[in-house]
Amino acid sequence: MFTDKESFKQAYLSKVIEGDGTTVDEATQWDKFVALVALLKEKMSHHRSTNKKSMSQGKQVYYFSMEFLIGKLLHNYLVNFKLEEFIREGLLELNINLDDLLEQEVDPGLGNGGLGRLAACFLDSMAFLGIEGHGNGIRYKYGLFEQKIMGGNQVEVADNWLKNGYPWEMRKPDKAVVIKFKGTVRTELNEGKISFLHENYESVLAVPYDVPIMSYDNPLYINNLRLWSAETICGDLDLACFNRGEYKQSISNKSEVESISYILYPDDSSPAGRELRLKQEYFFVAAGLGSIVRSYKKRNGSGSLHNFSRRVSVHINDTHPVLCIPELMRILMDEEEMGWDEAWNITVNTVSFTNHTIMPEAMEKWSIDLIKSLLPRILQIIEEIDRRFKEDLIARFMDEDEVIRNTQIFKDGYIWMAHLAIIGSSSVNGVAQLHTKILKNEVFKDYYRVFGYKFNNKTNGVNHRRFLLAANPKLSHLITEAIGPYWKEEAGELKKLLVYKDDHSFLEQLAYVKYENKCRFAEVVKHKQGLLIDPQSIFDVQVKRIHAYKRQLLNVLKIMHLYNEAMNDPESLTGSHTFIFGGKAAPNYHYAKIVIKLIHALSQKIEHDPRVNQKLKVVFIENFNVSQGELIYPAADISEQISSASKEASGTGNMKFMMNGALTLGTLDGANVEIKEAVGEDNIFIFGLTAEKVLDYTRNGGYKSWDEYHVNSDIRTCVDQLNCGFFDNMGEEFRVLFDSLMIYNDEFFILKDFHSYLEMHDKLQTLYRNKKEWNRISLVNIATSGRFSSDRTIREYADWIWKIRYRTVNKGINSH
Ligand code: B1N
Repeated sequence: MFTDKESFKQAYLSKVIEGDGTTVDEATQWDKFVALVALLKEKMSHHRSTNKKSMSQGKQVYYFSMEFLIGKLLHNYLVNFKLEEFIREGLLELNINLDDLLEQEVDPGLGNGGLGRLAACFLDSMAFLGIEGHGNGIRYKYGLFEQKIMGGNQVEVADNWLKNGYPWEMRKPDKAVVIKFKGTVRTELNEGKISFLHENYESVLAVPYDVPIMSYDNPLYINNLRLWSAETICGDLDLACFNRGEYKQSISNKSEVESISYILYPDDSSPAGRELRLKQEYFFVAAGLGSIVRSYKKRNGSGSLHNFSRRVSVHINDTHPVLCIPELMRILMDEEEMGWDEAWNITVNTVSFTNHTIMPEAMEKWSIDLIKSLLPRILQIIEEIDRRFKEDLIARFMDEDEVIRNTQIFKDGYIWMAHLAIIGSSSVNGVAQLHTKILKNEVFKDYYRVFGYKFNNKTNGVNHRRFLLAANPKLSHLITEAIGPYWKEEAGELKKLLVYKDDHSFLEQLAYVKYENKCRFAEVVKHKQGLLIDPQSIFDVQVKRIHAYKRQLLNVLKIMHLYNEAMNDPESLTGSHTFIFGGKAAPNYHYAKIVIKLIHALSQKIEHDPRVNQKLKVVFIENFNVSQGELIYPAADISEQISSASKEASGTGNMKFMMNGALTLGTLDGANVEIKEAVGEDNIFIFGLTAEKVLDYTRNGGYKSWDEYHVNSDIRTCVDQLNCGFFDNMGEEFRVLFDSLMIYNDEFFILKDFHSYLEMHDKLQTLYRNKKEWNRISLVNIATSGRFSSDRTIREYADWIWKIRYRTVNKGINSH
């Protein structure tokens, strides 16, 4: 195994030859990239095998998620191995630029947004903390679509991320699992014991592909992200099948089977409700549990699963993997022959559940008929869970019809997945304090009465090593010079930066780093989209999925207002502003697509108006994804976190911006509330209704948006501009936005919050002119961002939910 520059060069040269039989000079950039990945993978498996003994003793955590947005891995792994410097030099001596190789890597889009990225941050933190925590998900052949903008419209292009192969993954055909769909269930009575026989089913083969997960300075703990791919059992190579004359049938069946892992559903925060989605959910749940049980038996050298919950935690990321509950019951009862009570005990104690949203339309529910035809045995088990739960409930809450009514799993022909999740798991957590409070007091208030002890909060966090250390090398360097390197392991150390908050020279350096990051970003935007942006202007950024509740429209109306003001009074605009948007709209979400169109129309309108185009600019960054984020967060001055209060469960972009020294302009929603606590109220710019007020209005049928419109001429002007040909040739185009505000009564309180938003915007503009004060606040944001590291989040999960030990850096192991 290589240990220094020279041995690396030797090893690398032979890897290149091994790969394609070519020399370095003849190899393509892709070949050179693949060779470097292969070398690192080898290093990891070497570490893994040396450490196998000590690793396989403890409890294992399995994080089940439909989405893992892992981002590119090569650069992070070089940083984590602390190898970047000598590998860069070594490659240079071979005439290879490391940056060219980094460019070759694809950013796998196996997720929609925050929920998928959170899963990836958790994998890193688990590896960092020495927790044996593995991901379990789907290897979608096509990830989230690539977004192209044509004529101001979003166009979706298929994300064929596997077309050249993915060198990090390892196919493990010997670990495949057979999954059974459809068919019938026959009951048989044998010596007083009932058994359930699943017959006439259709089989699908789940084949795992493993991606190694390695964190910073802890190469001993290499975890695994296992992604499942659907294949036919009668595959191309199955000659027996061919000889039996079933070949044709197996081929037509082939596309149906493979469709299961074909594509990621592109809906963020709302369920698709399609048969294929349900198949996907059961597919990866059954495959994951099947392989966990198999490896459990191997590890523990016994056939019995009586101690399963002491050695395995299964965490479900929202309700998408909730079929874990009936599926584990099925395995324990039908395959392991346990009785109901023991199986139930083990299941509940194994499974824990995180809820990520309170939006009613986002709650998953499946038609009973669909589950019946696709998963007949699973339906029986859910029915029995429901029957027993009701029995207990009625005994406890006899006179309280409402509690009983609101906690049903079966309602109006549907199965409510969140209800199944709460009943069948030992822990139910929200993702920010405010969100958890709303779960307890509103959304699941009746469940909170029944299972109060299950409910808890685990505020989200982000991987500070990806989003600060690796994404912002200049700032990282400055921080390390000031407080030493320990913050990379313990983000709480960033607090030490506070001693520099009045240090003029340090603050100047901080500002210079921000400027350099803005230049870096401007270069990329110029190169990729041909747009020029001025790094001297203030970068005001809103990047996230486009959604009505996230209120990109509020931001746009603000910019329209600034434009209108400048028309009346050219002096009203001080300084120069770049408003940066980025984010994808779900392909069939009409409103969100029109918002994208509006951003482009406004951008054009301003661009073509010489009265303002020197001072105002609006840009839309195409195809926002993890890699783009890594460039944008370090370059932002203002972080827009403006969801209508109570609607954003947590948000995680808010934390990434803060870590990189952006000032937050936001509502008291999700984790913004805790960001405010961390930085102090003078260092964050909060506006708008509180969650309580919003919920209050909503309970009473909303507020009257026409009142705001009539009373307020600024608002009226902007709103009318959506509807009156202000944007050339786009008369009717924005009518749907106008209607959402005026006909449908502004569900997300955009007009209601408009003025307080403008006020805070103005305050920030004034502050920006006071460079010293601005930089001081920026520093305080960085310094107090430590609690939003996912290391902290994972420690809390480990202590309170999974009850598992982790390493305390430099100080040994915590006690359990
Ligand atoms: O999960 C993130 C939070 O920070 C965000 O506030 C929250 O909106 C996000 C169905 C979802 N909630 N629900 C989803 C995603 C895909 C899908 O098909 C729902 N995503 C969130 C992390 O906690």
